[in-house]
Amino acid sequence: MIKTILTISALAFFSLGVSAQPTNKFINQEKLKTMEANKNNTPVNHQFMPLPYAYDALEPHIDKLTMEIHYSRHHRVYYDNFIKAISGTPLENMTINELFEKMSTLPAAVRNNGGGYYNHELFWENMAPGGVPMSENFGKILTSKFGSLEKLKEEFAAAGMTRFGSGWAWLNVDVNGNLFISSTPNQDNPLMDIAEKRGTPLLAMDVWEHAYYLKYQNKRADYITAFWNVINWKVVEERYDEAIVKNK
Ligand code: MN3
Repeated sequence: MIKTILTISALAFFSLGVSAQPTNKFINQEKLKTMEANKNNTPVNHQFMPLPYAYDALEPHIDKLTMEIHYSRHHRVYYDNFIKAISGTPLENMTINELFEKMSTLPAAVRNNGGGYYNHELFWENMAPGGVPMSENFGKILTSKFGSLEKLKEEFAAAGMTRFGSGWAWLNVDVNGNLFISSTPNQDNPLMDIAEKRGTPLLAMDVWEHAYYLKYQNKRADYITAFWNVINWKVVEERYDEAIVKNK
């Protein structure tokens, strides 16, 4: 799945690079230039993708400085350390999903940094300036599972709030097509064989302090409420459709 996402993003990026005249006002120009310069040096399997919008595009819900530090420093370090951890080993030819499936047997550096890299790629993609509404059909699917969208929101927020320390909240779908909400510690995710409950992540929310501390300080609940305003439900639904087809 991540491969598809990366391929689509790579194609979008490539076409932008060729035209040199990006029309999407949310694309971060500086990042694109950096990516253009770096693209021949990055391993094909795992690329450091440009942020799909500018650092300030999620304001006022997520502030510019938080996004800049989060993407250009935290995310970058996970990526670099992940590549370092797999380079020159048999792991470098594996897909990220293959790595996650045998995570219990791999070094901590692969788990922490591979997870950090992947989780953030999902996170950037499932946010959009002002949010993108869900389709009527997907709204019905979610409502039939959770009772109402309000209930889904409550359960998802609770997963984020009750995660002690650092981690992630997730909306997932399991191999039988059942939707469920979960949370994982540190940079783990539901694809890893060490996850309490395994499934395909559809929606990722970072609840590490670095995701919100500059604007919200200790008020994680306020950040979680704000996050709801920037969810790209179109992307969430696409992941759902993809997972359902794959598991058939
Ligand atoms: Mn983070």
